[in-house]
Formats: sequence, C-alpha cells, structure tokens
Amino acid sequence: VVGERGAGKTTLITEIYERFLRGPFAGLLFAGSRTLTGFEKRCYLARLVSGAAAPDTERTSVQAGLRFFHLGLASLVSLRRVDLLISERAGESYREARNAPAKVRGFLELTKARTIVFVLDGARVANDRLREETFSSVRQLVRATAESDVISPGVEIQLVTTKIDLLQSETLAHARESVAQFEQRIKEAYGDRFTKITSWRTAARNPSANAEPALGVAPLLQSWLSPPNPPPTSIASPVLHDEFDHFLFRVRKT
Ligand SMILES: Nc1nc2c(ncn2[C@@H]2O[C@H](COP(=O)(O)OP(=O)(O)O)[C@@H](O)[C@H]2O)c(=O)[nH]1
Ligand SMILES: [Mg+2]
Repeated sequence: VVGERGAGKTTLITEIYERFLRGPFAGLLFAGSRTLTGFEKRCYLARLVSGAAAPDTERTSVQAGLRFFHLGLASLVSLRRVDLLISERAGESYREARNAPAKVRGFLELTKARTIVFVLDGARVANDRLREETFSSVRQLVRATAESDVISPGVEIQLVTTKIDLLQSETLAHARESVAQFEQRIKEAYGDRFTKITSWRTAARNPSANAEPALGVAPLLQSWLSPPNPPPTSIASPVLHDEFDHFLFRVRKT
C-alpha cells in the first residue's frame, strides 16, 4: 500500500482487522494473524479506551522502515485459506523514487507484490489548492513503477481514493470528476504496461454518525485475494544434500 503521509494507508489496513474482530467480513473468516500486536497497537487510537475525542490513527514513522501485516483468511463458502501480507512504509520513503525508477528496485515490497495499491488522499482531492499536487504525486509514483524493470507486468495496479466521505458534498462534483479523469488517464497511459489497472473508492473510517463502516473496503479486500497473477499454491522444497540440511528437516518434523 503506497501513498503520501496521511493519505489513509494505516487506517485502511487496520480497519480490515477491526472488521474481523466483529465477525466474518467480505465473505471471509478470520483464520489468524502473525501480526496481532502490530494491528492492536495501530488500532488503539481509534478506540474508546484511548480517551480521544475522535478516532485517529497513529503516525507511521520513517525509522520503522518496511512493515508487514499478516492476515490468514478463509472463504466462508469453500473454507479455502489464503494468507495475505500487506506491506506498509512511511509515505515519505517513496518520495525519492518518484523521479528515479532505478530506486524502485530497493523497495522489496513493490518487486514482490501481486497487487500494488496507490492511495489518493480524498481529503486533499477535496481541496482545490491541493488536488493537482495530490494527483501529480501519485502519477509520478505510478510512472516510476511502470518504468522500473523489476515490476512484473502481471501485477495489478490499483488506484484507491480514500476518505470519500469528504468528497460527497454536492459542491464537490468537480473534484469527483477530476478523480475519474485521473483514473482514466492512468489506465490509458499504462494499460499496455500492466495487465490490470483498477480504481476504487473507500471511506475506511467515516467519523460521521450512522455512516456505513468501512465503505468500499470489502470488495477491495476480495480483489487482493484474487490477483491476476496469483502466487503458486505450493512451492517445491529444494533438494537437500548435506547432513545439516537433513537435520533441520528432521527437527522441523518432530
Ligand atoms: N474522514 C475520514 N478520515 C479518514 C479516513 N481514513 C483515514 N482518515 C484519517 O486520516 C488521517 C491519516 O490516516 P492514516 O491512516 O494515519 O494515514 P497514513 O499516513 O497514510 O497511514 C487520520 O487522522 C485518519 O483518522 C476516512 O475514511 N474518512
Ligand atoms: Mg500510516
């Protein structure tokens, strides 16, 4: 999940986890997570116990580097389990890559991803003075990704506009229209480079009362579980030669 600071990346990821605390979500069952502590830490400010007046999300620090969130999920229908790894890095970290496609190589999560989510901050898009700058920042990142030879054409590129609760007013029709134009231009410009480019709208955390929680998040999560170029379901173990390797295997089995 790639985007500027404050765009709503952490909120999007942690709201998914919050949904599973309440039961099945998006036709999926929660089957475990190896990053429970990370989720809980990030959710804290959104909860009542934090004592804050409104839900908030902790700042992602640059020092923390690359982090992964893990979700084990099972389909309610088939019970087939899928493990999802969602990466997060402070927004600032990707800045230097915007004008230097060679730097994309250094971002392991981009080179390994099945789906790359570019987040557009709906709050900034709603603001006439910040809108173009917001588009341009995402456009540069998409271009750097497209020009980098380490990104596979099979990866799904997603443009996700967050905080759409802030874009719903009638006076903002022009802002919604420019989002649609932006999405269209990216699809036209990079349709040859990537097999699949999709666009989404979410309001992961709509602070207004009686709003639908995690608006637009369920279909997005489902799309992450069925990327156009899915990973192999089993990976053959390497041929073991020496006694040390065999020893490791025997220890694992017991
Ligand atoms: N109105 C509204 N605010 C949101 C939404 N999602 C996130 N925010 C707020 O946007 C701010 C930045 O979010 P955060 O997830 O920390 O952004 P990140 O820096 O990209 O990880 C926080 O104060 C969130 O409460 C949303 O759907 N609607
Ligand atoms: Mg964050």
